[in-house]
Amino acid sequence: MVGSEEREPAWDVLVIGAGFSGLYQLHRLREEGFNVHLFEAGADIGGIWHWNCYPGARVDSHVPNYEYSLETVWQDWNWSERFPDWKELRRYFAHLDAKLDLSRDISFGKRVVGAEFDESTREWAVTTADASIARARFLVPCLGFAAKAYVPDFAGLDRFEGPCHHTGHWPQDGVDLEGKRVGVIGTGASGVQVIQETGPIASELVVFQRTPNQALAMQQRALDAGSQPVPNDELRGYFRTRQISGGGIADIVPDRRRAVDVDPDERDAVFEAAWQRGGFHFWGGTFSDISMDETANRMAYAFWRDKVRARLGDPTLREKLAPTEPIHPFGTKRPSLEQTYYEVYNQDNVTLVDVRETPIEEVTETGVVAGAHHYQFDVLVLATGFDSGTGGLTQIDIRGTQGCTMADFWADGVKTHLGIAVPGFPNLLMLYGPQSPTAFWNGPTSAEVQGDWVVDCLIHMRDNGVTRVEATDAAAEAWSEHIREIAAGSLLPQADSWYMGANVPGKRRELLFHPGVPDYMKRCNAIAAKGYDGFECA
Ligand code: N01
Repeated sequence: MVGSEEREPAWDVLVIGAGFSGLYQLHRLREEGFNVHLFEAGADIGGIWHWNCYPGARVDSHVPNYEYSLETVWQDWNWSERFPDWKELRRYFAHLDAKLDLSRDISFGKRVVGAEFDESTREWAVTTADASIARARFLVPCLGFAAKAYVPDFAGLDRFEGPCHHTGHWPQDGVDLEGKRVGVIGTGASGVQVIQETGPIASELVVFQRTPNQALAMQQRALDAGSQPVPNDELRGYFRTRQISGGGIADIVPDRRRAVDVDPDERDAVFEAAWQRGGFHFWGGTFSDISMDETANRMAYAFWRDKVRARLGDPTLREKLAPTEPIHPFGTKRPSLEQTYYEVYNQDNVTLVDVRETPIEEVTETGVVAGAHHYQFDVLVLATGFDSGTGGLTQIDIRGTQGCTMADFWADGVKTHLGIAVPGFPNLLMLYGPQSPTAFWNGPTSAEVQGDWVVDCLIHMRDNGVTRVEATDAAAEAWSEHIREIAAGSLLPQADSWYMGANVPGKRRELLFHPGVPDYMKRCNAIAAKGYDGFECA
């Protein structure tokens, strides 16, 4: 271990974060002969799946998409559900560790709090919460997009006397919700899962909803060794397809026709087939104009709305959960996957509070006041999301060549080259960051595809004796302009979403992710082919 007292040789590469991206970097770079190490804040590998253990937490990408394509890992691994829960994902990471022997090069409990580029040595000096300093030539943050929880500034929140937890910081030994009066604030992916799980066991459940989730049918299925969705002898081909697919999921392929050109029966048949396939098929696997064209988008919305309304008994609930008119275009906020989410609202013990009508006024010792009603709770769940995309990076005191932090540098808007490098921050290459596809890309696919690009870049630098690489300001300006153009041509800006940075008060409103994976990778590969165009190498 590198301590503040001793000056040990710097690592070639220091990776931050032991989720899918970080572990892949560690594995590949080690294979390529780099002297690489990984710092992880948590006590184990898994990234978000190390932290996520709130009731109902499970992944929204169907297997076998949500795993590495490494044969040594998949050859003797079977999933027990089409959409595995957090416990199974932890077992998967343990399997990964056993296969790839990752932990030996990881320091756990190492929360990176600062990093400063030393121009004289061309190294990063990285400070961790235990006040030790480590040095590395290259720094590769793999923080995920949800490393910083967002907790709204509710008056009196700290007064609440019962257990009160954000979903991203759920206690690892759990919280007993059985027979309890539970309040849940937020109906994003995390909220939907908690609500669905808690409704049947709580004595009372009150949901504070600001925006209805356009939740899609998961179509969960139990699996065993004989019923894996893709047999092992087809997995190689499946993973090859996954690498070049839109959202990094091999079998979600949009219909090339425009919804508006198809006759209504045929259109409904396409929608229904996608609905029955479940998961994100209805989001990404119907017509290609849904994300661009308002009329097409309304057709998808109407199909979704009517499906949901058919499951709700009370007309008021129907209008609250699946409004006649969409609050934002379909799919411009991340739809969640659900199994019994809507049925839960038909239960007598479940109440929906629309905070657009009756805002949360304050949190008290025993509950929440909204619309002059005092709701009493034993447990309060904050499913209020994350400072997504940028928060994980800007909460670290990362200082580049101009002495300013990344947070300062992005004060007037995020500026990166390919969502991988930032001018003024040499030798820093980030994975799953802002201005790359990230939120629109299946995590493990991105970890490998974007990850291989970064590994190739580092090999290129090593082979050419480059000890300092920095994105140019012009390249980053052009990339940011490219992201702005994409936003302008899509429906995404119409939603107050975390894709747009619009979920955190005061955060700049801008598209934080590149929504077109194939185009993104084409551009990344073209830049590499031109000898890393837009990067200054020394
Ligand atoms: O967070 P969110 P999340 N008063 O930001 C509400 C991934 N993920 O943790 O929509 C009242 O989506 C807010 O309301 P509104 C996945 O990519 C994946 O659920 O802003 N309410 C919203 O309803 C996901 O998309 C998985 O109007 C307030 C909720 O809180 C992403 O992480 C599981 C409020 C926040 O929803 C984030 O999901 C979990 C306020 N002041 C997460 N402030 C799986 O793969 C916020 N809200 C399954």
